[in-house]
Amino acid sequence: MKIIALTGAGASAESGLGTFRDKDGLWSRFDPMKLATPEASAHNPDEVNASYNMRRQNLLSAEPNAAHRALARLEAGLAERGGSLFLCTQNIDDLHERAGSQQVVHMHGELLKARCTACGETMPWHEDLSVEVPCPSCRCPGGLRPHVVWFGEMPLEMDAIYDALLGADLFVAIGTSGSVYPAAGFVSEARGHGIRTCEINLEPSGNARRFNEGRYGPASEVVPAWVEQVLSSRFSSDQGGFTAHGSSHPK
Ligand code: BJW
Ligand code: ZN
Repeated sequence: MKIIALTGAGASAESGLGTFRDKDGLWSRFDPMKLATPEASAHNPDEVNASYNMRRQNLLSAEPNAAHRALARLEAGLAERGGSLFLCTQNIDDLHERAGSQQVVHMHGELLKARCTACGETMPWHEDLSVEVPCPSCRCPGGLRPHVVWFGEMPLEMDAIYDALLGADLFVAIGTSGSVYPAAGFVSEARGHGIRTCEINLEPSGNARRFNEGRYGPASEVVPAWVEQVLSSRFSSDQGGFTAHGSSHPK
């Protein structure tokens, strides 16, 4: 069986990385238009860099949680059974990789990389960024920015993501509010192609009714239980017979 998983900030919340739209989320304290747009970066690079510098330092001391580790087990377990997991994350952290996932598509970029707007080079980056830092590649000062996708910019690897989505047997969205497109549209795209869909979240998201199935609670508990069930079911080695368990709204 082929599964495509989309993770959001809720998957990393129990690792101490904040979400965006929850009560204490980043956007409850800061205006996204002032921190997560190319215009904000052009007009106020110091403020934008400071925000990402702080989040980068937090990330370097964070650890993957049981949800990340379970998704790494799912990737290996499906591969052993002749299936596959395509793991697409909106998160810019590297916790999936550190938990052992081999293939991770970061559609909104990566916090531990910088990109030079002058020469286009993308490079690993663990230090603070500022307009004074010259690009190690072209030596141009002021050209480095976090390698992340801001509002109005095109998310990364969209062709590969849509190929995986439309070729999957199951789409599962984990810890995402489903507020940001194009990721928010994946569930409808999948349903339109007859692909089963499952939401895992702390509580039903605004998109919950679009999913065939919903499982609710902390990702560190619900994801491992769901992974165990997928890997122990006949469904993991063929394409049929999946029944929704714990569904709050089976369709
Ligand atoms: C737990 C939990 C626990 C908590 N366990 N669960 C009008 C209509 C349609 C589209 C648009 C529109 N106006 C503008 C647009 C497009 C725009 C968009 O969608 N805007 C919306 C706000 C309406 N999208 C874009 O601009 C995108 N690009 C694009 O569309 O390109 C096409 C194009 C380009 C050019 C011209 C024309 C078209 C780009 C979007 C980039 C988003 N960037 C950010 C910042 C990235 C870098 C960074 O991290 O700083 O990405 S914004 C932010 O939101 C971040 C996230 O990846 C993204 C999604 O957030 P997520 O992950 O869902 O987090 P939350 O906080 O929202 O939800 C957390 C969830 O977890 C909650 O549900 C909790 O319940 C749950 N949870 N604890 C389990 N323990
Ligand atoms: Zn450069």
